[in-house]
Amino acid sequence: MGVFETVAIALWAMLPAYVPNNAAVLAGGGRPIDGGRTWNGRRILGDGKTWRGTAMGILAGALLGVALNAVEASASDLLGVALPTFPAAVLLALPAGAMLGDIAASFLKRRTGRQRGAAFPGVDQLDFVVFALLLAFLAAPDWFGEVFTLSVLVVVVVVTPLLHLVTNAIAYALGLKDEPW
Ligand code: CTP
Ligand code: K
Ligand code: MG
Repeated sequence: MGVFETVAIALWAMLPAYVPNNAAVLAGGGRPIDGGRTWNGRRILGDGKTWRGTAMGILAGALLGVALNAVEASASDLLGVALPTFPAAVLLALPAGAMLGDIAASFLKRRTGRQRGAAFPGVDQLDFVVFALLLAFLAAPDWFGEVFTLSVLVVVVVVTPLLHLVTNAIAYALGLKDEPW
């Protein structure tokens, strides 16, 4: 598989996992998931993880996946690449995994004494990738094996942190996000 094909498949297949974090930033607010509760004197998750942000993030990712399925044939023609379509279980697993990874990272941040919004280099950029891939694998192992070959996985792990840094810097510059990470 050529580099262009590998990158195209990696980005396409991860789009439903990329959008939830950004949608959550736009839609966030309201009741925090942890209800304000603490554990050992620290918030379980913090005010940055809300029910509304999480639900809207998952919805946005799933709807994007539905849209990608609808245009897959034209996009594949256009790029000259056989792009994958998303099975129903994966339409949910990718965005739900992304949100779960982000929540797990906040749990880890609070346990390590980091306040809401504090940077956690490495974890911030890859938390959602690891959980999105894990849930997609559990939801559809055969599909996962066909789409996420080793080279596609390498591209995902290398390119995702870069994309994450760029989109968050843009969201920060636009005043949508409190920190640039
Ligand atoms: N957000 C949300 N629900 C989520 C994830 C994000 O409502 N599940 C919203 C919140 O308004 C949050 C913003 O998106 O403040 C930015 O997300 P993120 O950077 O993940 O949260 P932080 O506020 O930085 O908190 P943390 O330190 O826990 O990551
Ligand atoms: K985060
Ligand atoms: Mg943050």
